[in-house]
Amino acid sequence: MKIAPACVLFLSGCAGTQSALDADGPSALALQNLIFLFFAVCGIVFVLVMGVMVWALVRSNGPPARPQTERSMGRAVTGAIVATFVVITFLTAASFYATPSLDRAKADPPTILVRGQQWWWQFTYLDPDPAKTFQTANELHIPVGRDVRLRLEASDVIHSFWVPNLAGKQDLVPGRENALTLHASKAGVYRGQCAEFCGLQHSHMALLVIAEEPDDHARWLEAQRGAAVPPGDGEAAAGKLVFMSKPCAACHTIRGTEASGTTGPDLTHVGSRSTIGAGLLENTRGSVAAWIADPQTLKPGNNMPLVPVTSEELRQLSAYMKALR
Ligand code: HEC
Ligand SMILES: [Cu+2]
Repeated sequence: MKIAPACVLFLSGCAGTQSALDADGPSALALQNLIFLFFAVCGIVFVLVMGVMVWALVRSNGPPARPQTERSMGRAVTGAIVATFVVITFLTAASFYATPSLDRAKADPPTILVRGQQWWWQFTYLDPDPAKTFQTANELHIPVGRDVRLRLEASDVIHSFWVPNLAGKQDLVPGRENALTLHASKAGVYRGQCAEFCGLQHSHMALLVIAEEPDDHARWLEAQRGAAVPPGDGEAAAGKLVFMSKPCAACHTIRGTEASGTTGPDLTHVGSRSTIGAGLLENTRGSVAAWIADPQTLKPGNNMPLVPVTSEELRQLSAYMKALR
């Protein structure tokens, strides 16, 4: 009686925004089917082996084997070896034919350059017209129902891009380029994670994929391509002056201003993201202020140093960051 609720609880772990068993895209589906196939085949083999073992244990109490039984033993062992060979060959072929689905994009899909860095994701939306190319961080917006090609690169060490609901896992390796196709069959927010241990803050290297209807996506692209809107109110405008006079501008780009650093995430539209610090904190004014005040306590070892500011400057900086929508 208690088993049913326990099963429900157990299986509910398979659904969700970061699960390879809740596929929402063709390549994730191919891999999910592969997982079920392996599970089924291995399950059958397990039951057979256990069955034979129990049978042998029960039989071992009986009369000693006759010579004829020994001959049939030999045949059984040969049969088991052949069956093992066939099963392993079959599973190898099945996984071999599922692999091409990782990079399935044909024709000419929209392409995004993904650069993994310790410990955040840089996304460059490429466009044949260089004026339309732009950069953002940690949140990837894609249109529903379309293949999107990711070109994967790394700046420092090996990282791995994995959004389990949408596609398989692919490494980002310094000095070489890998590719992966993302395709979301329904709108939603999917969570992904760096899947290759890459140092101290590996666990805080998350990303979100926001799959949206084509119209919404076009609007988002249009907004992101634009330069930063100059801050209106006094506090944010003062924050801009602080930002430009501190080392912030040497590490961060804010398009439309003189800030053009590339060490840290592009902040042109940072106010429009839902999290900061690669999924570390929700993007509220309070958490932005906390981040600027002490990034090394919130995410020890990350590449943003503590830049000393007064409490007044901190208020102004956080107002400016939130105004960058
Ligand atoms: C030495 C380079 C450097 C300096 C100086 C620097 N930052 Fe950063 N900043 C970074 C890096 C690198 C990250 C990403 C850290 C991570 O998530 O691992 C970051 C992240 C951020 C984020 C979060 C962005 C996001 O989308 O997650 C904000 C906001 C930010 N910095 C604001 C500032 C402000 C304001 C200043 C000046 C007071 C400043 N930074 C100074 C390198 C720098
Ligand atoms: Cu990583």
